[in-house]
Amino acid sequence: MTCHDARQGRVSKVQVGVITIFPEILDAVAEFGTIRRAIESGSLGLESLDIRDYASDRRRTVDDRPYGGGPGMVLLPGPLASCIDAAKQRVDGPVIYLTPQGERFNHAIARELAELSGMILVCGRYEGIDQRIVETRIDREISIGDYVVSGGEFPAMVLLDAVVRLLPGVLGNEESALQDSFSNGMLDCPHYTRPESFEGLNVPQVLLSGNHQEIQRWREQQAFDWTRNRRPDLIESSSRLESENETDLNTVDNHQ
Ligand code: 9D3
Repeated sequence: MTCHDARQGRVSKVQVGVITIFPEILDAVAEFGTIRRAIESGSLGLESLDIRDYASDRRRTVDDRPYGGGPGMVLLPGPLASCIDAAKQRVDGPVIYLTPQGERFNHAIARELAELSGMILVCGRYEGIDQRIVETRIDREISIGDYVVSGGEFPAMVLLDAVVRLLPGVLGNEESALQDSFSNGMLDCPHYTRPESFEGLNVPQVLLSGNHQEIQRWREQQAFDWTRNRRPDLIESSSRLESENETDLNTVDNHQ
């Protein structure tokens, strides 16, 4: 089954190959939630490749000590190269290496990747991969943020989840992705559900008023206040985006 994008009138399925020494991690996330639904509905093809399957020795060695000394191990170029080349036979798209040295992942990059027909995600472990693989086979390097995790597997899943949510038809409610924080450059507003009073704390009166215009205004104000207080950097970049868009519109107008 394929997935039809009503807005653009195209059929879209993104094919993702994940290269790792822990394919079981990937296989586990494929069983749950958004990623599982995306696979079941045919929006996502997910295949994990085990680097160890491409090792050439009997012990299936995938790493070795770094030239020049130092702590830790480096993924051998041979098995990794064969594994990436095998993935390229099946998946069309850029080879993305998850690494702390990469460009910082964000929603704009997720949107960009959601337009692709596919991608190959390379997960490092140990100290990293041999630089000659970066030079010969890696198209893009992405980090998920300035903190250290033990390998590229969780970062790859974070990236995948962010991308898959943007594929047409994956979220039940087509609006949800549009309403997410960061799509509009703002944080979310506070949420409440029953009961009206919990441990002496009441739901804001406006939400009980039934006045949808007032509710909308309140939510926007709360979102703005949260964003201004917690993430002023988002407001700065969204006003920059808006003025860029105005410039774009002016440019279009000038050409017509
Ligand atoms: C402690 C090892 N560090 C030596 C200075 C370097 C290092 C190597 C490998 C640190 C982390 C890792 C494993 N992390 C990733 O592969 C990774 C990652 C991350 O740690 N943070 C944010 N994004 C990413 S994407 C891949």
